[in-house]
Amino acid sequence: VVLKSTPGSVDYIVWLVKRLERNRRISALVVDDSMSARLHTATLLKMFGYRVVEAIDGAAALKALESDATIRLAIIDQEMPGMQGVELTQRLRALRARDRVAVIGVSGRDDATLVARFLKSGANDFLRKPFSREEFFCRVSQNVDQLELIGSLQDLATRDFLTGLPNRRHFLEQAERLVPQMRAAGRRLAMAILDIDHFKRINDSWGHEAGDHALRAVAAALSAHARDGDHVARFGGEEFCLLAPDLEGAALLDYFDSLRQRIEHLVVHSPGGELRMTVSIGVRAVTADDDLQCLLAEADRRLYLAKAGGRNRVVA
Ligand code: GH3
Ligand code: MG
Ligand code: MG
Ligand code: MG
Ligand code: MG
Repeated sequence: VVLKSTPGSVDYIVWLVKRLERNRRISALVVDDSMSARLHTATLLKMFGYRVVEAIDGAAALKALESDATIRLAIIDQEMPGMQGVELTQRLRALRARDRVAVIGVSGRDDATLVARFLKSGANDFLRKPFSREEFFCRVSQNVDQLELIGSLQDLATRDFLTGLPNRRHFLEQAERLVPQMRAAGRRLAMAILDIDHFKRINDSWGHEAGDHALRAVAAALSAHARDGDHVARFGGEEFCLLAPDLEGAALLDYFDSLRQRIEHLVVHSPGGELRMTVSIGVRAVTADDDLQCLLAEADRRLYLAKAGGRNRVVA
């Protein structure tokens, strides 16, 4: 077991309990044609709390990966009938990138090139059989810790800290892909920019903390309003974005106006008391030659028209 502090100390027990709790959410795929080797590895993993999925060959492993999104770790034997470990690793990587699944290659063969071949095929690490329990846990823990670190960095890079919504960068990346994709498929796509009306007044009269509450309330309303396939984001300050496919005509107007009303009817329980607010919304539906920049610029121009027209309204 990887020791972070003295076994038996309170620190150590707290660490171990947290670790076992985390591991219960992680499935490890053990791929080996030898039943006894599978059993040995599976037993070690279960000792540390991991859920285990076993596969007797490459084909079974790929099938398990396709149906089970909880698999974060794959321990892959090299010598197997049908598909060898290195080839399986390559095919696994086509399904799951390095930020999704860690791969550890395993072999008892004394083959000088094998470790390099595993690593070049997309494995993160290698274990030579027979391995000690300590080495096994060190390698498994380090690889799982690294995945977790990547996940939290991805979260920090793509989420807005205050509201938990996707941030501007993440939204633009998704939109950059979605706009041409929808246009090629001949589907409609509407870009909306929402801006809270007179938000400066909310901050000035209720305080910044109340303003933050209001921002979180709008974010929650936006998430609740969004359908499957819609993308929402905090675009910056008190501005939000919503990218909504397959809406046109009266349905489009109705969709955004009901969002406007939803926010108009929100009562935000802030430290200073109950506050209300309204939003203005500019909407642009994609046309044949719109790229993302045009779409945003036109939604923004319409937002300006909504503000100039008296606020608390949708201009589409
Ligand atoms: P308009 O109706 O024209 O949009 O007026 P407005 O007051 O909403 O617009 P303005 O751009 O003048 O003010 C936006 C305010 O939003 C100013 C800024 O301090 C505030 N703001 C931006 N980000 C945050 C935040 O994270 N928390 C809080 N509390 N306020 C924020
Ligand atoms: Mg084998
Ligand atoms: Mg603004
Ligand atoms: Mg505003
Ligand atoms: Mg403004």
